[in-house]
Amino acid sequence: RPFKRLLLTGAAGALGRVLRPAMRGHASVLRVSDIQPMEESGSDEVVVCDLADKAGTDALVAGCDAIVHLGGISVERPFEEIIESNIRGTFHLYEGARRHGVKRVVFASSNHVVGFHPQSEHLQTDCERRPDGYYGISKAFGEDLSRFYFDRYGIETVCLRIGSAYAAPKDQRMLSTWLSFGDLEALVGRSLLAPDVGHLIAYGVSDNPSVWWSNAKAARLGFEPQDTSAAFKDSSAALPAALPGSPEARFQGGPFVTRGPFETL
Ligand code: NAI
Ligand code: 15L
Repeated sequence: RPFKRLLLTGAAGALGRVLRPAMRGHASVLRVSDIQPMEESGSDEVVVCDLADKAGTDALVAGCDAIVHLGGISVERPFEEIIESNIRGTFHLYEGARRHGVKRVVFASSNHVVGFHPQSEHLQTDCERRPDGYYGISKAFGEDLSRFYFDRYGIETVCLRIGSAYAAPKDQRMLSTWLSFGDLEALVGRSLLAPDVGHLIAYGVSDNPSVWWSNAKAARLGFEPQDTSAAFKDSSAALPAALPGSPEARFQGGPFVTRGPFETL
């Protein structure tokens, strides 16, 4: 097995539950963690931990040599919540990684880092970032934080700007942004195993008929999507669509571009 102990954060979440079985093949021991309870399964180490707790996160990372980091708030929320789980949480994780000699991190970034680019644009991985909310800003922070931890400490990270990872596209926008679970699993696998990735950003998207993103500059990952949203062509006309001309229809982030503001005072 390539790694001694692999940590999967966000293991109780939708994608954590999808990825957990496949992650076992990459390490002698799989440690799964979340702020919520998780199922016990086989020899997996199960650790409930709030990533906003620095000492707890340090103990969580101890003994691990690789991390798949999915844990955090996965939708647009008030900034105060995002700060705790996504900004402090990701910082605590990287501090743990530095202190405990982690070699490779796969960071679940998001298409919402670039959500304010128009849908008419085709983006490379090194395009200008245009986050579409606090959530997207927190993912941009994670991309920069991981860049710093590579430049300063040599911890390799693959940042995956995941599109829409679901069993099937749920609306018209997701016909462009859809990432199948099979492609997600393969992409995370390549991100863990590809040699010498340094700090690398890639989009997580299947081979859909219309895609807004190119992984040409991330070719050394060796990821070739096998699925396509074209497989849903018979039912896709019935999927909900944003109002023509609305911000949701114009920008890549879709409904995220109009969420908030949140009054928290
Ligand atoms: P999810 O919301 O189902 O799972 C996230 C998990 O993180 C949850 O189980 C939650 O309890 C946990 N979590 C939240 N705050 C935490 C904290 N302070 N400490 C520890 N755990 C905490 O989200 P999903 O869909 O599974 O996404 C996984 C990751 O992938 C997230 O980072 C999300 O931002 C990212 N992503 C997902 C996409 C998708 O299409 N599902 C698209 C783009 C990015
Ligand atoms: C994300 O980043 C979210 O975590 C997920 O809930 C989806 O909405 C996805 O992006 C998307 O853009 O469809």
